[in-house]
Amino acid sequence: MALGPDWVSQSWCFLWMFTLLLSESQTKKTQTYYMHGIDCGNKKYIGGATVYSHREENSEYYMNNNECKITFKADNEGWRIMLRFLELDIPDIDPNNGICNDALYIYDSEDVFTGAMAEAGGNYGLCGIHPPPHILVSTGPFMTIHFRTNKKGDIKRREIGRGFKFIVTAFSEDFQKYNSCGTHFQCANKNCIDDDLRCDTVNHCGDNSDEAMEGFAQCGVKDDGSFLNRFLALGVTASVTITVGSLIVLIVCIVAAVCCCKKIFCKPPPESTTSPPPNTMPNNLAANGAPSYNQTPLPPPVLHTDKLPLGKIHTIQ
Ligand SMILES: [Ca+2]
Repeated sequence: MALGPDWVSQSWCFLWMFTLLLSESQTKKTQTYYMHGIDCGNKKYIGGATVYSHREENSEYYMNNNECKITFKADNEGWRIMLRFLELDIPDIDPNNGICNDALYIYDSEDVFTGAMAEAGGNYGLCGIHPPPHILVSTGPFMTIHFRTNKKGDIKRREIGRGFKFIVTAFSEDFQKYNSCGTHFQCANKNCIDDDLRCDTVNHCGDNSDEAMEGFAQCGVKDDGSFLNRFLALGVTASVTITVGSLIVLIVCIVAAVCCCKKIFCKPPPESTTSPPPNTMPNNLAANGAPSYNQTPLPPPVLHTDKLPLGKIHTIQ
């Protein structure tokens, strides 16, 4: 197989795309999800996420007849999920009994078959305009959210509202156990969160220490625009992945270049083109002792096969 420039460029592109995809798949940067449409029904492995009831660019109010469940899972072993509300406006409440006609249910589990969290209204659900005052925390790696609305939606009667917005973040209490968050970011409140969530304008820690100008976050450190600073700003995981990927690409290019050089400079000697013509035999020697060839081809052998009876051997005269 010929090793040309096309082969080298194709290999380079493939490896570089693989590196970028691997880097993207391992990032824990803040995701955005909507509890309406295609995000519903899936399990999300998160470092951190901002969750909206609906797309505000499509409508100011949440949708009627909506049914959406999303389960969030901490992507690191032994980590848990914390949820902090930013906004809540689910005004459809039955005036006779105070039950939520539209409601948000929050479960400390992977599904909705256990009781909803008491701090978030329990099985009656969460509605109104007053979100839970404290951060909701799971006991394990899962937290499931269920948003359900009925068919009635008269805006003047306050049967629909502006919905909700909250932040979910995977965290650990490793600092309390080991006095260190390791490679993760250490919040001022001693929680550990993924380092990719630092300085992304979203308050994941709850005390905003991951967005502080000072302290561990150092979000106020001015970017001097150097390549190294921009590279390190990608995060530890992405930086290491891209470095390893680039080394692989470099090695492949070197191997390909060596192979090409070998094919160009190490060619075998060309074969001789002065072979004697077929059907000629040396019949005498030249004055210098080398054989000379009679250029007249020998006549083809004549076979006397006509009129021979089958099964008998005849000698040719
Ligand atoms: Ca943040």
